[in-house]
Amino acid sequence: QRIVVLAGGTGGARFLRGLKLAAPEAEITVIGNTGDDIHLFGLKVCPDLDTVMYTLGGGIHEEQGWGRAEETFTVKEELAAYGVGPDWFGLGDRDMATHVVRTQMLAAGYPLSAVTEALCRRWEPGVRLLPMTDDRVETHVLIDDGDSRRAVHFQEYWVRLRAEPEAHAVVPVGADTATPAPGVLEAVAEADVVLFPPSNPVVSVGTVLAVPGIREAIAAAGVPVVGLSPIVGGAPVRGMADKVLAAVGVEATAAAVAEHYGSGLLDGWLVDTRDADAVAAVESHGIRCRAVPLMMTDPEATAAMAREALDLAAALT
Ligand code: GDP
Ligand code: FO1
Ligand code: CA
Repeated sequence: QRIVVLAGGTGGARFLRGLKLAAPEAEITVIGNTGDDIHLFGLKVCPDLDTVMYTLGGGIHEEQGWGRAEETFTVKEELAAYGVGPDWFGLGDRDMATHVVRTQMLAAGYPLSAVTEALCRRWEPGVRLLPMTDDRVETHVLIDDGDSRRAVHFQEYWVRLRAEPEAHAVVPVGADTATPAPGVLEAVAEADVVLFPPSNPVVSVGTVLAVPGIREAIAAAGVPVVGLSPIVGGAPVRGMADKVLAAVGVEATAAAVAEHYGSGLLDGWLVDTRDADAVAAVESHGIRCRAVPLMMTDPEATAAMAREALDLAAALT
């Protein structure tokens, strides 16, 4: 079975760990969001790709959900002693080695997809991890600035500002002229099923879908597309997805997110048992829906979610 998953960071990575348990024989291709990417201290940082790579490769800081386990911050402290910022982004020493390797390879002319493949040779995530594009895409968020508005990088909005200012728009800068990375369209065309994990619908899955050709390829593949809601009981399970959903005019409910993806894209949708009320509303939009437990408390509970998603896909075939 060939499974394609459009993934962000923590939510996507944790789901993938369960999917690997649920479908050990499957060939899994992950199309990773690169709109979170940022250049810091001359280094190219790809938070969502790294989160998937470290989580599946056994190097993740488990509680935090991003960054390396057993991390130290000596370089960060030394940079601060020079007064060189930004000081609001926690780049650890171990993690930094990844960015050094990546930046060096990019400077030598390798595309991000080849760099990601090289990094994965160490981590062996057990999936094929592809960036959505080799082109530079950076998500920016439009916020108020006195009487006018200004755009800030997604990481500045999310990490420095903790998504506290109201977001008026979310723009994946560069996406309109980006092309899918090598292997992306082929993987979609050859897929038996496409899954949207409980990743952020706007800045993770939405950004992947903003690369011209990817949404079209998914629709053209003619295979079941099944998603899992990151919104449970009217709020994100973790993080501030409600803030960026508001920016695109979508309510933070499991049903509203399904409607946002739409029946043109999505065939099936899983909501949490707490949101069983939403099933009828989702189905009224032409999307098959089931209510099942959607809390990724441990790998086994997550595997059960993945099984439910594959089950729903099979019922839609
Ligand atoms: P990020 O890049 O680290 O923000 O990660 P993703 O975009 O992949 O996923 C973030 C989303 O995962 C958030 O909106 C959370 O609500 C969702 N999420 C995290 N843990 C869980 C969980 O246990 N269950 C569900 N249903 N969603 C979760
Ligand atoms: N998230 C934070 O909230 N604070 C940080 O200092 C931080 C550092 C960081 C370093 C590397 C990395 O790969 C991820 C990091 N993240 C951090 C998480 C990440 O940037 C975003 O929160 C997610 O991508 C949200 O989509
Ligand atoms: Ca992310």
